[in-house]
Amino acid sequence: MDISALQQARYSYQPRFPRVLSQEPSTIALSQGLPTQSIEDQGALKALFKHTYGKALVQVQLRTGQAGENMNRTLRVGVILSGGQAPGGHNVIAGLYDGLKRGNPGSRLYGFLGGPSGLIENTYRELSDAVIDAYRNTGGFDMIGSGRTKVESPAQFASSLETAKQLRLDALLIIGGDDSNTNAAVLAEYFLDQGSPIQVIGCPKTIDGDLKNEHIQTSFGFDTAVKTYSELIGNIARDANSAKKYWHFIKLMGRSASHITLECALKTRPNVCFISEEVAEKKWSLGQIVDQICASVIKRAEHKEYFGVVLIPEGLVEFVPEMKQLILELNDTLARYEGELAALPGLTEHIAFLCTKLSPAAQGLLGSLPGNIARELLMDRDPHGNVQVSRIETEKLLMGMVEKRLARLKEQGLYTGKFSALGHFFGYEGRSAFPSNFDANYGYSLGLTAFVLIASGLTGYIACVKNLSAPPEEWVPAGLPLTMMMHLEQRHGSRKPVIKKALVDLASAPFKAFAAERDTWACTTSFLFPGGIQYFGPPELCDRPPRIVELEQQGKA
Ligand code: FBP
Repeated sequence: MDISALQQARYSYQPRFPRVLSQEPSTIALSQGLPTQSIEDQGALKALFKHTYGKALVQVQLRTGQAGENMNRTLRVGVILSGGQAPGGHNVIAGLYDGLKRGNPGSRLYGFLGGPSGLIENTYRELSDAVIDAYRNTGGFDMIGSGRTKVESPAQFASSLETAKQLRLDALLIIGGDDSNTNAAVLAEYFLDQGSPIQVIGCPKTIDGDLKNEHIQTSFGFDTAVKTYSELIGNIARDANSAKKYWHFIKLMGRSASHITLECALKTRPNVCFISEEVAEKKWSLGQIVDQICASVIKRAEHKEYFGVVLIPEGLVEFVPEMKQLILELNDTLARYEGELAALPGLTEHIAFLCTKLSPAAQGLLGSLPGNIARELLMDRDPHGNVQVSRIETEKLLMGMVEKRLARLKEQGLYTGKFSALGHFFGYEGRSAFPSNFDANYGYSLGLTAFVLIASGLTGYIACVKNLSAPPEEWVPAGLPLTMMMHLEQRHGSRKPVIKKALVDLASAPFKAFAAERDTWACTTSFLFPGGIQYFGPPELCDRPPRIVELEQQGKA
């Protein structure tokens, strides 16, 4: 098969990983920390997760003499890639594979095809040296594919267990985001409840960067995605600064939290950038958001700078209080009247029907939105009940609103400049890029850590690697009980146990660094041009972790 020169070169990249994981497996063990509890709804979650709730934090360390699990026993493990693609996923599998084979060359690894449905439907491929070697340090999830199926019905649980038993698995690794790791937590509990010893371990994947807490500093994939988007934003900023005729409205992926947008802003210094969490906190309306963009356009026009860059997080609309209320009402109404809606012919009829069920404020807002935005809000939810925000054209909504506002100001003689806008959406471009060195190292380290958690007999845990702003050899492999990250949330019309998404903390060092600079960026041209991801060369170009990770760690020091 023909491969690119970069792919060929990346095959020989040796991921770096925590020193303790380079030891012979029989010489390492887990130290037990304190018992944990869920972040919210402790009573309800304890009752739901009878076998797995409240376990202790663990950390990988050198064995100190005590007897423990036989780390060299033969293991049979299944692995699932779940949810959206994130660079570094193949390296998690490679790390797990290498860990298993080092522990015992007779161990076997099976990759379930197409995400969780591979487990439910018993479709898999055995992963051999040849398969793993063909995917080392590559992006994408094409080694085994991915999917968003939620293991939910009794029949799906039963067939998942059946598949795992048929393959005589000792353990299953689910590599995914918050919803997929919720799947892992629920399956771990279910297996124990059925008297099965098959272990389930999770791994923090998502470009969105919202699967994090005080122990998980970021998810793998985030670094590569933000570096890819920042290169593109920098290129556009330079083009804007050269042609001096367009305002570029750039929507950035990241379903809900604005970590991606914040990191890209720190890397590129746009003129205007919204952080959804601040919009919610300050209860900004769509009108107030438009005011802020117009203020920058008008200020820059005073210096004949009829160009600029606006960054918009993908999930923004869900954080504008009036839109959030509308979406909540729509979620419930769509779930409750699924049958009635299915019988109606088109969008106009759907909107008319829904308007009879919504509050007056929500009705008014739905009726006032451009047709394409209303249609996108009514589209099918994903299997986890989420609105598919990547399909809502927020950048176009805001461009249209700014255009209208400036036209009105012009009529009133309050604005005399020009305004011409272009919209972009950067999302899928960043999800399958060749992983940066950081993500290649981090993914591989997570895979090796998952092996240790499995070999140590744990279930209901997520693999975690800490101290990420230090060189990889000093990173600290650990495990957290999945229930620790859970709470109850309204999904498809009822309260379900799920892992809580970690939103941008407005008191954090990264947000403060952004807030301290943005007024200057709004008026001046202060763009930074980060350029493309560098894989070979000096460490300051190739190996830096995300700014958010660096700033948060500095903030704690
Ligand atoms: P995960 O949470 O599964 O990692 O997905 C991340 C994401 O890329 C979001 O940023 C985006 O909103 C969504 O997936 C898009 O979903 P899809 O791949 O189904 O279009």
